[in-house]
Amino acid sequence: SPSDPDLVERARKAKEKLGDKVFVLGHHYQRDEVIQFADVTGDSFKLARDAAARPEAEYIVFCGVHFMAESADILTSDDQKVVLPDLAAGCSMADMATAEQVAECWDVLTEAGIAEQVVPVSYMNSSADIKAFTGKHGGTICTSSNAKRALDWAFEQGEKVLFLPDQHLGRNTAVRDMGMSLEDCVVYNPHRPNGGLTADELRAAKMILWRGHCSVHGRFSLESVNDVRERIPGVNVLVHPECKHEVVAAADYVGSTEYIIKALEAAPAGSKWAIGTELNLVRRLANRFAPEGKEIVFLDKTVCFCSTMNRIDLPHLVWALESLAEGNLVNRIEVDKETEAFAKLALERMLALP
Ligand code: CIZ
Ligand code: SF4
Repeated sequence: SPSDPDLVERARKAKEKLGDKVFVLGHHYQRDEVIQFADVTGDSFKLARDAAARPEAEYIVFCGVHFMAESADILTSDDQKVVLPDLAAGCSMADMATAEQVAECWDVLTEAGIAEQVVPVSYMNSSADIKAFTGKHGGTICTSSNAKRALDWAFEQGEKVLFLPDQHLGRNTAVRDMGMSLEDCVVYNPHRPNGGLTADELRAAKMILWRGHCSVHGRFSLESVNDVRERIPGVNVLVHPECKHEVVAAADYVGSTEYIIKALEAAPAGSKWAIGTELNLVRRLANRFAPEGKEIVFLDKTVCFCSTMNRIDLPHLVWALESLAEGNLVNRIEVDKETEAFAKLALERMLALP
């Protein structure tokens, strides 16, 4: 639906008043009405780095979800304030791994006698607490673009990896890119005693996958791939690695949001694509590339937005910008110093990956 012209005008005015003091980041999965005010767009990692490259901006307005705003706070200087326009914009995947659960898991690994061989690798889509746990235990962060490099590095440091919190990215990378088998992977369920695993199962595993997933990407099924191939002959199926293993195995191409955008930019006119990622991004790409004769459809038949991403809407953005323009710092996301130090260690290991 088109944005309310009144709100558009108010957002424009507030942003103009703030000038260089504000830098607005827009995640690829944000609504069009919000994206129109973004100074840059990108995935969570690119946005955190873009924020760090703007030290003159006192306020970083992060149009995305909570863990992304935390990462931006960790990577920017102390006098830059990161603002999340709606504090209820969380991430169901990040919420699937709490600090207490992960500490308990480490105790289970210790009791099984394997903790010393285990290197944690945590997806960017995790809370600052989980990133700090990762840094403290010698591990690294990864994104969906560098997960293979992160795992290669981790297996040089130790014999096993604890992969948090997205089981699908962990499994898909291990099996598709590293030549491991499904049997090399076990799933640790934080809601079961000992993760639902025996000490022998833990000792035999190479990849210990946390039982987390993305509620949006987890909805694509093998059936959606088969359906679209039937409906659109010659279609290229391109999915995000947060999708289930069977979906990734049936797809033609697999990659991060940045990969998806580059693949469509490079696609020839007349080519047809079914994309398995969040719907705001897919619709925007379909509109952008339609004039070039590229047919882009959403992989599933049902609508599939990320409900927490969508919480950031134009009214919330206007409220945040107007508050800042009036000198009221609202909805600041600030990671405490100790957590920040360990989380930064894990993020820096990622930045140093070959
Ligand atoms: O699924 C998400 O939330 C993604 C792809 C986040 C990101 O890394 O930008
Ligand atoms: Fe979290 Fe999935 Fe939404 Fe991304 S798309 S913010 S991983 S729930």
